[in-house]
Amino acid sequence: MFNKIMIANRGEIALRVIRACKELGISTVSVYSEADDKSLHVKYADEAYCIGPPPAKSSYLNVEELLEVAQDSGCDAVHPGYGFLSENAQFVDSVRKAGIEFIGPSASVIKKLGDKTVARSTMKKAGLPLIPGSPSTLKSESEAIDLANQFGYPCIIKASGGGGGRGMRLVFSDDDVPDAFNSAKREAEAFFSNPDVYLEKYLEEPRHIEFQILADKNGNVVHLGERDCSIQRRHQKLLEEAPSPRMTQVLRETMGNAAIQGAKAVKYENAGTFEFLLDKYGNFYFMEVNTRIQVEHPVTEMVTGVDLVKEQIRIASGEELPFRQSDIKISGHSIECRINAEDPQENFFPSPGKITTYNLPGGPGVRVDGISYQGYEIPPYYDSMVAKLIVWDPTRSGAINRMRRALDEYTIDGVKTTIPFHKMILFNAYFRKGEYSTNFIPKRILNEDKLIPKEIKKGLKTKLLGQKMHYFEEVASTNKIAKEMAASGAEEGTIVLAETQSGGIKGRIGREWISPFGGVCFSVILRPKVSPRHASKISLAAATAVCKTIRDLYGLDAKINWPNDVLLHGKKVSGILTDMAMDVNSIKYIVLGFGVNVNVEMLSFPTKIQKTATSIKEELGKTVLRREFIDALLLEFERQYTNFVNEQYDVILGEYKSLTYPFGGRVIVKDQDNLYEGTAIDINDDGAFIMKAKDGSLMTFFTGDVYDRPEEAIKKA
Ligand code: MV4
Repeated sequence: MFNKIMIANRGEIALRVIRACKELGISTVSVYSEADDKSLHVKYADEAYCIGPPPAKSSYLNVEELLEVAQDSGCDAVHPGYGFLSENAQFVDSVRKAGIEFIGPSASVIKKLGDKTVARSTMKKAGLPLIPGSPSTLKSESEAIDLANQFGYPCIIKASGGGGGRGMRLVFSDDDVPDAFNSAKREAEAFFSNPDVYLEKYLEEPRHIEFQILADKNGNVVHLGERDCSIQRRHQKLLEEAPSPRMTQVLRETMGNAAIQGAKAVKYENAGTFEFLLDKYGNFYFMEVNTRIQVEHPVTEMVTGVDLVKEQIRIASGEELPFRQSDIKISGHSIECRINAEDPQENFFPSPGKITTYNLPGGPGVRVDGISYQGYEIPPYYDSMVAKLIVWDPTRSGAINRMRRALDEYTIDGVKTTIPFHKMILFNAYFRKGEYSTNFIPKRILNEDKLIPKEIKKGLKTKLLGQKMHYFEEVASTNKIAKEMAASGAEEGTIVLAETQSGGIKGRIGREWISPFGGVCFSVILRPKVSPRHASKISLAAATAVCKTIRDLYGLDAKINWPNDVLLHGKKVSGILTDMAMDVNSIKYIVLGFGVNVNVEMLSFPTKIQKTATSIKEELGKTVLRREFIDALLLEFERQYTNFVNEQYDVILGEYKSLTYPFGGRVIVKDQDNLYEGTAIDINDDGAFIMKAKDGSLMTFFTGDVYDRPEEAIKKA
C-alpha cells in the first residue's frame, strides 16, 4: 500500500480522496492555487503546497509544478480526482515516468478511449451495441449525406474529441448537412484541437445510463450497477440516482456484462464508467467511457456499500478486488443533488461570493460531500459546485421525500444556489413516476410553465387589462413597481408581472409575502372614476375573480375568507393587496396586487406558512398552465371591474357573498392586535364584516382577519 498520496485536484473531490486516505492510514498532500488557501482540502491534508495563481492553467493544470510537489514531498502515488488532468494521457505518462503511480488507467487506455471514434470501433469489436453511425471520421459532406440517408433522419454530427455537447449538430434533412458539418468541425477544432467529426442516428428522448466498473491489475472486472444521469441542463448534470427507475434485473445484467466485456477488451484498470443511451424501447447503445472517478460516484457507493475511492487506491497499489460480481448487491435507492452557486432565475449564471449562513442538513440517510462553511468564499475561477447532497433510503419515494426534507434543512445565504430548482425537480409528477429522459429539464421544468409575456398576450381576451404588460424575471414587489409607474402616469389596465416575487410587499397588517417558483404574481393599475367611498369594494371584486377562476378552471372548492383571502380546504391559496392614491373627491389610482399559488410546491413555501398555505397544484395533484390561469383570471376580473365602474355594487357584493364562508358560524376576528369572538352575521353594503359579539352587540369591522378556528387566531396573536 502507498505511504503518501498527492491529490492533483481541489474542492470536494480532493477532500473526498483525503477522507479515503485517512481511513486507509495513508498520508496526504494537497495542492492549491492562491484562490483556494481557505479551502478545506488544504486544511484537512497532512501537507499542502501552493502551486500558483488562481487560473487553472497556472495551477491545477500546471504539470511541472505538480510533479515537483509530488517528488519533493515524497509521494508514491497521485490521485487526479475528476476534471483538470484526470483524463490527460500525457500527465499520466509524466507521473509514471517520475516513478510515481497514477491512480487510474494506463496512458494508452486513456488515449484510446478519449477519442470517441476510436472508442466506438474498439467497443464495436468487443461486441457492444453502437448507435447506427459512421464507421470512423467523416471525410466529406457527401459522405455524411449518404450515411444519413442510410440511417434515416434525424441524425447527429459529433466531435471525435468531444464531450459535453460541444461540436454537436442535429440534422433533419440533406439541406442541413453542409452547414452542420462545417460548423461542428470548426467548434471541434476550437474546443478539442481536433476537427474530426462523425455521424450517428439521433435517438429521441433517450435516458443517460452509466455503469460503474472496477478492474484490478489481475484482470478481474466487476460492475456496480448503474446511475441514471438523465436529469441534465445543457449537458451539466444536476441530479443523479441509483438505481435507474427504468432498470430491470435482466437489463442490468445485460448492460453490466457489456460494460465488463468492454473493459476486458482494452485491459482496463482501476475505476471507470461506461456511458450508454437507453431508448424508450429498452435498446441500449454504448456512447463513451469515462476513465476517472465521477462526480456522481456517491450514489453507487450508497447502494452497493463499496467505497469507490478506496478501491481505486487499493487497485493502484496492486491489490486484488476483494469481491466478485456475485458479491455485489444493489440495496435501496440513492439520489444526489449537485448544489451549485448559480442563479436558476438568471439562466444558471454563476453566483460566487461569500457564504454568510451555512447550515447543513443531517439526520438518517443524509450525506454531504462538500468543502463549504460559514464565511467561506466561493472563488470565481472554477466550477460553481458548493456541495453534493446525497441521500439513501430503502425505497425511491422514501429517498425523494428525504431529499426534499434535506434540501429544506439546507440553508445557504450570501450566494444564490440551485436548491430551489432541485425542489422543483423533486416535485415534478413525471420525475416522481420515474418517467423522464434527457429532455426532462427543458421539456418538463423550464418551458412547460414559463410566463412569456408574448404567449400570455396571445391568449388574452380582455379589452383593457393587460394590453400593456411589463414583465420581470424576479422582483421584490410588483406592487412597488406598479405604484411608481402609476404615479408617473401609466395608463389604466397596465400590468406588472413577475416570474417570481422574492418578498418585500407589506400586507394589510404588516405581513410580508413572497411568490415562490410556480406562483402567479402581478399588479394591475386602475383609474376608476367612482367615489372614493366605494373604492374598497374593488378588492372584494378581485377576491371574487380569483375564487371564481379557480372554481371554473379546476373544479376546486375555493372559498373567500373576508375580506379578500381565497382558501382551498381552509388553506390560503391567494393574497390580494390594494394600494390607493386618493384626492379629496376622487381616486388618483388603485394598484391591485394579485398573488396566487398556482404551481407552487409545498416545500417551496417558507416553513412557517407550510401549515396554512397551499397551491392549486397541491390540491389538484398536478401542474396546470399558469398562462391559462392568468388569461381566465384577467377576463373574470375585467367583468368584475366593469360592474365596479358602472357602480353596480349590489351585483359585486351578491357574487362575493355567494363565495364566502357561510354566515352563522363561530369566528374570531383579529383587528390590529385585539381578538374578538362571536358569530359571523353578514357583510354590509360597504363591504364591512358584521359580527355578533358574545354580549349580543353587533360589531362592524372594516379591516382585520377572520378565523373560523379560534385556536389558530390565538396562536397567531
Ligand atoms: C446523442 C443523443 C441522441 N442520439 N446521440 C450529449 C452529450 C454527448 N456525450 C452525447 N449526447 C447525446 N448524444 C445520439 N445518437 C442525445 C444526446 C444528449 C444527451 C446525452 C446524455 C445526456 C444528456 C443529453 C442531453 C442532450 C442530448
